[in-house]
Amino acid sequence: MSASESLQAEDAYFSSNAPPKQLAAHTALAEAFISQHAAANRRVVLVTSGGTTVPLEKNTVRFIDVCQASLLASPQASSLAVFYVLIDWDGVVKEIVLKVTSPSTQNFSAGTRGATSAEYFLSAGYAVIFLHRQFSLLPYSRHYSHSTDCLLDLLEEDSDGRVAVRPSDSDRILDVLRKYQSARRNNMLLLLPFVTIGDYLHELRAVARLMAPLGSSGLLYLAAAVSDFFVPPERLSEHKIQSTNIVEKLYPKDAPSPSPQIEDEETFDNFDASPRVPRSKRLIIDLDPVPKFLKSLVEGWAPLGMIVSFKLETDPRILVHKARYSLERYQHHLVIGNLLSTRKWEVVFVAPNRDDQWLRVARHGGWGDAEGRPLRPDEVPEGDPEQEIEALIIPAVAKLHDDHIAKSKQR
Ligand code: 9Z3
Repeated sequence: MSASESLQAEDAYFSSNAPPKQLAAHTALAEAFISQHAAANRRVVLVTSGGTTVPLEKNTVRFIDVCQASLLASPQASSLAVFYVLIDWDGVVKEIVLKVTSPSTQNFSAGTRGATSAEYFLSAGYAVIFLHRQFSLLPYSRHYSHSTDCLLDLLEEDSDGRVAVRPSDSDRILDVLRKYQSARRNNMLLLLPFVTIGDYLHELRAVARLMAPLGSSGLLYLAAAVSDFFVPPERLSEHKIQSTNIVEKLYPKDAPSPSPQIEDEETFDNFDASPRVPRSKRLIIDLDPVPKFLKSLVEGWAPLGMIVSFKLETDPRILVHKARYSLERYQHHLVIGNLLSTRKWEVVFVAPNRDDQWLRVARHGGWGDAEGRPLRPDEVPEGDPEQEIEALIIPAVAKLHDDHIAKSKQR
């Protein structure tokens, strides 16, 4: 696609997909945040985190999101397969509707990578705009949220009937609390939530454009798991997709008023994937590809900033190849490759004019190299199994950012 064609696709996408309601408010917050930190000569990073949803209706009850395969699939399949699941607004998984083997279509992410990275960026002195999926993990609170380390389990009632932290947990909570309060006190962390793929793209474009004046000291770190497919607005159903023909029965074209005859409503199971179910009775979802905007980040939205994107794969044999392809195609400064199954322990840095660099932290068992071969024992890192890989990723990214800034000063 030529540059002008991709510009046209971009314009068409943004003019036909409405921005999120909170875009103006978010833009104002981001603008104030960026100018405050630019005035203090501080580096600013935009961290994107968590997965985007794909709504199936304008009044959205159903949407597509993705769960991690291990929750749904057999152990043999878990390293390869990821499933789109259809989820009701109340979070009830209705049914698996598609099996996909292309990992870039998936959205299982809890936001661990983004939330953890944001903390390490803050420790490295960056001001952080955290563009995240609503209700996904947040920096600092991630340590005590969801099912891991529920905050209530760390509290107790003291002899005066007051709530206190259990002494055995006090030190580790204090450490997190101090960092959190310092970030808040100094206005170092701006939280901007999104839900759908459309929200995400509008917000990304707006914030990236606001960061353009920062020049090379702006950093975009794109860790969100972004859906590759969506339903364009002209094909979105206005109301909840029905699993019966009730609307046609009540409002046939030639009938002026609703018929009360709903007892004979024909019901059928829209989600039954059995081949015996006729096609006419299935819910068939037809998705368009999301236009590729990653190049626009470099060419149009934030042309001088450093852009780091993540590449996710499940097949170790193609990870590095795909990361390099992304690097060349989108002209980003660094692509960090990771595998679904080992993303918490190893990543590979793929950047122009340098060798691929693997970063690894200690873990138990199951190592593989880029070709899927087990590592030799001397290649398996030893050390603290609690160490987070972001403790290695962020200093390495910050170092490349130093080089990026230095290079742009020479120009
Ligand atoms: C990633 O690869 C992230 O590291 C993960 C983090 C989503 C794996 P978690 O939130 O997972 O810690 O559970 N993000 C990028 C995924 C993505 O959609 N990449 C696109 C692709 O691979 C390019 S932008 O094609």
